[in-house]
Amino acid sequence: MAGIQEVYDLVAKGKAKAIAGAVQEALDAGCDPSDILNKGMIAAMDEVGAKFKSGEIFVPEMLVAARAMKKGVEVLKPHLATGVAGAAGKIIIGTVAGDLHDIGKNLVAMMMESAGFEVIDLGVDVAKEKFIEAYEANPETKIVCCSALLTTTMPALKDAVALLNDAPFRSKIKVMVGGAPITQEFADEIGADAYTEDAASAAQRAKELVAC
Ligand code: B1M
Repeated sequence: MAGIQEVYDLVAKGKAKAIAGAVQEALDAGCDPSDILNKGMIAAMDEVGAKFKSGEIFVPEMLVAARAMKKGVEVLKPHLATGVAGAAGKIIIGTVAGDLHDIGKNLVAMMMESAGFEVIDLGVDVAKEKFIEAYEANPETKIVCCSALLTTTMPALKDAVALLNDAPFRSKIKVMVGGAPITQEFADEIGADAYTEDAASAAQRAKELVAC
């Protein structure tokens, strides 16, 4: 657990240079990669978010914490993602318009790869039309995944799903949504096929969706 605490502290303090070594040490000490991610890095980001909310820290501190987390995830990736990419089919993923948060979306992409999907990552601040264009360029896509990490970008998620729901190819794809402010109720309301709370369950649900 000491290794995970070190990872937590380094992410919370935004120590990008030291994080890779600490994650490696935690792995070498036998810590579960999922625990390093969830109890170390994601928990640290929750603390960073809480401190931002209370005015104790500001955007630059959130940014350095995000940078540190990304470096840590790079070390963790081979230990979390083990599948053969591409075997399960193609998915398109992006964070919706107006939203620059990509850590959660990147984790979903990584777990999807691990589950055997080939991932087309459109990045952040993705205009709704881009999801359509990406499908048209990749008509063998099975799932389109949209993330929204801000309450203020939930309407953009709704718009993106509405456009996908009106697309002529709608019956050929499943639409998955997620992100911290999203709920099952909201996903149902906007007409998405699936919602999951975290990256691991997103990949699991994606496998179920393509199997049916
Ligand atoms: Co921002 N930010 N941020 N931020 N930021 C939050 C989200 C916030 C909760 C902080 C807070 O106030 N407590 C708050 C949102 C409040 C709200 O929505 N009402 C907030 C705010 C306000 C803002 C700004 C508006 C601040 C400002 O400028 N005044 C601004 C907005 C910029 C914009 O997007 N237009 C902003 C900016 C930033 C940074 C750029 C500095 C940075 C992001 C850097 C980056 O992503 N590259 C940042 C960060 C780091 C955070 C916090 C601290 C951490 C986010 C994160 O990476 N979490 C965050 C506080 C928090 O989350 N506790 C916060 C870890 C990540 C693994 O979790 O993204 O939830 P998450 O992803 C999860 C699940 O949601 C799920 O799986 C993931 C892994 O399990 N999931 C899916 C995600 N997508 C999915 C898709 C699926 C299924 C599951 O299917 C398709």
